Amino acid sequence: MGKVKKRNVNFNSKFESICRDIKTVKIQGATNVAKAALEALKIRRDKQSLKILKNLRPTEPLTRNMLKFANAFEDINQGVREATLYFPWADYMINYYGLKVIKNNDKIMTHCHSSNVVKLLTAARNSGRKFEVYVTETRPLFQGRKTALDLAKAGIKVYYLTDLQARIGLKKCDIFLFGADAITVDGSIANKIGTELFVDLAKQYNKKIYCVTQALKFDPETLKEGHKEKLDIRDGKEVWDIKNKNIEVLNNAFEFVKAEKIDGIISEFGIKKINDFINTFKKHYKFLL
Ligand code: RUB
Repeated sequence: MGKVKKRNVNFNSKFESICRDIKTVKIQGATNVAKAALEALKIRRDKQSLKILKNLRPTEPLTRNMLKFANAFEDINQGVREATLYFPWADYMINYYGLKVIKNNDKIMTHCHSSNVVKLLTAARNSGRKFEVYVTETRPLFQGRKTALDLAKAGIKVYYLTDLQARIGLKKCDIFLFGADAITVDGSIANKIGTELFVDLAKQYNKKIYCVTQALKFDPETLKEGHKEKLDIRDGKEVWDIKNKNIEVLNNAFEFVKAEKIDGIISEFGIKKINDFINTFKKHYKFLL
C-alpha cells in the first residue's frame, strides 16, 4: 500500500477564506452565514477573530447569538457541535407550524433566497401539497435564481420574475413569505431590500404575509440598547461598475419591515405576533440576554 500523504492545511488561510466568502456573499443568507462563522470559530477563537466574525455582515444577529453560545464552552468543537444542533431542530419546528398556512393549490410569492422559506416550501411539497411559487430575481446578486432552482428541484412549479414584475406575482398570490436577517425590540424585521415594498403591496391586495425565521434572528442587544441594528450597505460596483464623478450608485442590501404590518412570524415558537414572539424569546433564550 502506498504512503498516505498528509495534506498541509493552512488554518489561517481557511479562516480567511471563510471570512472572504461571507463578506462577498458567496456564502449567502443568514443561516448559512451563521453556520460558516461557527466553522471559522473552530479554527480561530481569540478575541480579535471573534470580533471579525461578528462584524463580517452587520445585519446578522443569528451569527452573533450562535458565536456567543458556542464560545461559552471550554472545548470549542463541542460548543460548535451543540450550537449546530439548533438548526435542524428549528427547521423541524418551523416546518411543523408553517405547514399550517400552506394549502393545496395556493399561489405563494417569495423574495430573494431564504433557506427557511425554501425548506418550508419543500416540506409542504413533500407532504403532498401542490402549489405554485412566484420568485423575484433579486438584483443585483440574483439570489432569486438559487430559490427558483432549489424549488424546481423539489418538484415545485416556479414563476421567475424580474424585480419590477413583482406586482404581478403579488396580485396573483395567496401568501407572501419572506425570511429575516434581524428582528429588533421595536418590531423591525430586516430582510433583503425590496421586502418592505412587497409587504406594502401585498397588504394593499389583502394577501396573507408571514416572515419565516429561526427565533435566534432576534437581536437581544436591542433589548438593552434599543433598536440600533445596522443595515448592510454594499459596494455600488455590485450594481454597476461605472466611474463617473456625477453618478453615485446606491446599493442598500437590506431594509426594515414593521412586524405589525404582517400576519405573523413563523418560528420554532409557533406563529406569533411580534410582542408575543419577543416575550417568548426572553423566556426561552435567557442565556443570550
Ligand atoms: C439573504 C436574505 C435572506 C435572509 C434569510 O440576503 O435576505 O432572506 O438572510 O435567510 P443575502 P435564511 O443574500 O444578502 O445574504 O432564511 O437562509 O436564514
